[in-house]
Amino acid sequence: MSSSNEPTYGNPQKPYGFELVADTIIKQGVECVFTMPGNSIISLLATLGQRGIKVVGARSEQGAVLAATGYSISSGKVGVAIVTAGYMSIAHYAMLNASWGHVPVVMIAGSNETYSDDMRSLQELDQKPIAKSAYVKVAYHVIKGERIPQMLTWAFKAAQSGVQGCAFIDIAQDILKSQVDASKLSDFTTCIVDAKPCGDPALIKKAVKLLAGAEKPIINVGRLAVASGAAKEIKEFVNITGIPVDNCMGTLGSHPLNMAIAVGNGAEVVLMLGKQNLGMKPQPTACQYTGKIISVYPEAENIGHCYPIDIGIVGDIKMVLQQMIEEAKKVKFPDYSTWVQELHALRDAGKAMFVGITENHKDNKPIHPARLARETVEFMLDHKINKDAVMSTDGGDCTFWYAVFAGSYGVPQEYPGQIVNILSIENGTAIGLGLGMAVGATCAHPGKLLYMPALGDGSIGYHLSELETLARLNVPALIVVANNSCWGMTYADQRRMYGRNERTAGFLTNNVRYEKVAEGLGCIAGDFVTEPGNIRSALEKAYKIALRESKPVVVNVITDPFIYNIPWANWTLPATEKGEPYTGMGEA
Ligand SMILES: Cc1ncc(C[n+]2csc(CCOP(=O)(O)OP(=O)(O)O)c2C)c(N)n1
Ligand SMILES: [Mg+2]
Repeated sequence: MSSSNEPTYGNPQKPYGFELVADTIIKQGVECVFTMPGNSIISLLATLGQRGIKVVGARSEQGAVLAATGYSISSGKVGVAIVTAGYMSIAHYAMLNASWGHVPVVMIAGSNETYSDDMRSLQELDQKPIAKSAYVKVAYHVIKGERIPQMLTWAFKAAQSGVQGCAFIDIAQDILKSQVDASKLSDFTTCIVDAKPCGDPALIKKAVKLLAGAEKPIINVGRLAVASGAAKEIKEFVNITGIPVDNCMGTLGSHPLNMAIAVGNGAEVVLMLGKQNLGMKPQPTACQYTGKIISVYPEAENIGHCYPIDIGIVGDIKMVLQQMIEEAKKVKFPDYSTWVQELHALRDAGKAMFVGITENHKDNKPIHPARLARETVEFMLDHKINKDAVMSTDGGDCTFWYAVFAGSYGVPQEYPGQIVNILSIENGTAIGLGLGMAVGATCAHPGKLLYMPALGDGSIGYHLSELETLARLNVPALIVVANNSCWGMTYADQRRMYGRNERTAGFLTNNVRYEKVAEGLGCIAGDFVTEPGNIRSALEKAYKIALRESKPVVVNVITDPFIYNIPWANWTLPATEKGEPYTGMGEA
């Protein structure tokens, strides 16, 4: 028999705080949340689970936010992470990553009780300022139960509207664990207006005219264009105008005008769709175009902010493109076939160069990193893995090698968010996020193969434990560790400045057996590869096993740390006498 003071869950007149949180999340259409559990949120998690929401446990607060980010990029929906009181600070870099990348993520945290401030109470932390320093769009602290639906709705609105990004909300745990008088809820509106701004018609006309008057125009697609759901419009605009695209973020798939690699630096006019103004030269993430720029972006203050632009259109990317499509139908565009051929020639020249590197170093032992990258790309193409798989990469040099091979072979992203990695975060420069984002991406596409063709041995260490999550979720995955026993990209620069003996913090233990570590975490150990001739058979074997067992298989390939990839020299200090100058890409 129940006693009279036993709490009654599911009472519509007196819902608990955590029930209001669950109601609001469900009302937003969320199907999947990521969490690192703790006492303040367990009732919320249980309630969500009971109501049919998929609750995925990551292995840290950071892992949960990275997974929510990967899920959002890969699904086009909002990502939700739920963490316990006091430890959102562990996820700071993941929040920053979502903010930088314009990825709509709502992070919900418990916090210490409303009455326990400044008592060094359990897990007490002033969380709002920490969230704000990760450039979140909003940071809320809820201390009144009746306001839970309102403030949480605000967080969802902020994350998903305008310039999308991360929104943070924490709720005092006594509020989460108390009942609310439902009749008071209507005092606090949860109104949502789904309106999106169009661009200035005069500027739309001007932009289309500028594009149509150019012999060499190019389109570059940013995260916000994808996030605004403009894929269909991008394709239509490209079909009408015939303008090639040098970075489409998956919106064009294998469209013939998708160059799938940045080759358009020489364009006369660039249409930048939802692309952030990034830093300044000589930073490698700064805008490299020299032509006239048309920038379409949802907020005026971010247009022409870091480099001058010629036409700035403020508006939602999808809406502006719809306007541009109508305008483009009235205008005649020139035949761009010569320009497209020029871009293809550039891409092919890159491919010839990269393939040439692998031919020159075919039998190198340790394995030349370019050889590994070429093998993973050719293996992927032979099995058409790229047509359907979810993909991720992580690391320094190894990811760059993979990217230049995939790009110069013209491998497109087949759908927006197919790849979750450093490049899906504009201006993203953080290593270590690949496994966490991959967890989310696979939840967005359950059953699909996860292909990680390049995972640096340094970067795998950040979220190694998420291999357990992938195994627990029975994800069929082929993960290739590019193991050069060092922080390669960083060491390359150390060596350039101070010579090869300068290894302070640059080197790791030689030949760590990550495949065995993975096995201990519930994955399947693939081959430990030291011979270049054995890469292909190791990949074939692992692929078969991953599909058959529906588990991640980790292949560990030992590569050469003494190979230069790209020279960062122009961005750092000059070399000392002992320095070993850059001798050319792919050279030792
Ligand atoms: C969070 C973060 N910390 C440090 C760096 C600096 N950094 C860039 S690349 C790199 C080395 C990565 O090593 P690994 O994952 O083994 O890949 P490799 O370059 O050896 O292929 C480092 C430390 C960074 N980009 N992000
Ligand atoms: Mg490495």
